[in-house]
Amino acid sequence: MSKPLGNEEIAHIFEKMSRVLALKGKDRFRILAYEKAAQSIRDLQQDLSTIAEAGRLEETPAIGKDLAGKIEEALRTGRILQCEHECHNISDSLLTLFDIRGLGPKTIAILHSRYRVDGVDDLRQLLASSTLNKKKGFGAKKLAGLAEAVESWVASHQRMLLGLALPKAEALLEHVRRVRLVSRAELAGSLRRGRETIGDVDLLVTSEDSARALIEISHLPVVTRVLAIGPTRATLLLDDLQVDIRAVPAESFGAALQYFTGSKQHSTHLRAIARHRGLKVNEYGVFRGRRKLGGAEEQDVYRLLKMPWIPPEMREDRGEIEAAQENSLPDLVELNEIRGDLHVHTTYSDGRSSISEMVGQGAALGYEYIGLSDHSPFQRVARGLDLDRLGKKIKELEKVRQERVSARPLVLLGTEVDILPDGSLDYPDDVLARFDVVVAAVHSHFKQSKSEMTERILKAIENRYVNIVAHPTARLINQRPAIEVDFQCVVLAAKEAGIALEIDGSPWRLDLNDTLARAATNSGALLAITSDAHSAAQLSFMRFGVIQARRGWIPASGIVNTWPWHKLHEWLIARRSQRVLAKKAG
Ligand code: DGT
Ligand code: CA
Ligand code: CA
Repeated sequence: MSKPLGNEEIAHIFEKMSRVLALKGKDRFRILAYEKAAQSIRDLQQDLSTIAEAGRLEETPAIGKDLAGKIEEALRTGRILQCEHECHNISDSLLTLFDIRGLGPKTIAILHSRYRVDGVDDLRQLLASSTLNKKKGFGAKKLAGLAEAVESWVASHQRMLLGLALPKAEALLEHVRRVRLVSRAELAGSLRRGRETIGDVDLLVTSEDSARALIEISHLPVVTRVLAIGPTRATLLLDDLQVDIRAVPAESFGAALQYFTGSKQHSTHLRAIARHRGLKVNEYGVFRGRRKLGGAEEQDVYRLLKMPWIPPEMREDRGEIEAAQENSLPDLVELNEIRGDLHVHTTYSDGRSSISEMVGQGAALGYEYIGLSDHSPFQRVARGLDLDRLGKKIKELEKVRQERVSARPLVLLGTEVDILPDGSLDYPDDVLARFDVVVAAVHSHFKQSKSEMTERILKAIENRYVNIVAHPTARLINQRPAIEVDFQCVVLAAKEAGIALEIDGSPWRLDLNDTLARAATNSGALLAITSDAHSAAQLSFMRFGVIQARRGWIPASGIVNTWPWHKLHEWLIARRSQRVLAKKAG
């Protein structure tokens, strides 16, 4: 038997039906009936299967005899044949055109049949060509409006960087929690899981009067537009950030938080385990038959499935459920375990804050040490330091060290030295020897062949002064792909040399990402999480690096900047002194 469908899936089919019927120019009442049914199902506070079991489907608003029959079919067989038949040959991508402002079924039907438009991308291309100019029904004004609506749809559908979305979402959360009618509110979705980019923000609230609470939330000054609002759901925009808010009953809050945190794959796996145990898990709770066993707290869900609570960052169905069942979840690193930052910039290169501002902010964060690692000369645009300016920086750094009353953080002289195309470093060894911490990075010639690039990085790792390889894949999210490199080779070389690979916390980089960081740790390589801050405020990027590390299942022990200074110091000088010892012995 196929899997029975859930509320959202059934609502989606009905919504699709209404759009398909509209495209086909069918009877308005039928179109409306499906549209209203979809909305009504999305507003339900109970599973359709539970309602059906109680024989109360037809009591649901907007659900008559015919639709109740279709819902039963969906629950029984996992499909609705008549709808499948009606929607045959019509793609979901075509139907997304309904979401574009000012575009109705008649125009969409024409675009589809005459111009073979099958989605937003096609429409964008068509508008960019002059094909539609002067065509009947497409006046200049209409075309201009359409182009604008398409662009704004595209802008709002590009995935947003976690580092930009999270602070905005948290600010909203604080405002929402201050709304008197709201008794509880939490962020969910990919944002709570800490994915590097997010589609939209999911926010859950509980209130004794959901409809009014949602209206009050929609009036908050941070909200720039209300896209939809109903008794239990609202979709809002904070500038270009879309927020999906759902109001859920207090007794289901935990189950809903689990469900809407996802990922879908994680939850699907959990549900299969529940079925094995004769239980049912959905967004309303955990049930045995009709009896509800729990669901007010997220812990209930995991506890009733006989496993410990799983941190949201791990919920991607990458083995975390098996690990939880074996009670072998790793002890993930936490932000407060970070003792310092080893990769930050100052005004000496392309940073915007002075040495003392960076150090001051490091002190405010309670850091034990901070490595000021400005660029090397090859980075001309970033004002990389030649020997003359390096000398000046060292002087100022000495002065700051002396003037500071507090011993913390210890101020380390660092560099982010370029790995040149041939794998040599942008400072000679005698200069590198002057730094307390050396971070090496690829910033140019990204398109070298895989073997050249691998050689290049391996050669840099061989240099005894290098402590950390920064942003090892050099990707920029949404902008530049990762370099081609034999990653496993790099990891093993790093492990052999005892140096660390970086998790760069800058929202544009997050490099290593979660899966690569996990692979590196599994192979026994050390990691360093850094902010790559270019201003004092950006020292807070450390947080996003920590989130990536958590998504990579990484405990504090494998991250060098969770170590106390004496241990870090030993590690920093280990390779150099080995060399010196070897020389002496020789
Ligand atoms: P995003 O927004 O694309 O970055 O990713 P998510 O994970 O936030 O996905 P979203 O916003 O579409 O839905 C929020 C959560 O709701 C998702 O993580 C899991 C849950 N969810 C949504 N649709 C389904 C579904 O069809 N089945 C299950 N089991 N869960 C779903
Ligand atoms: Ca989301
Ligand atoms: Ca969503």
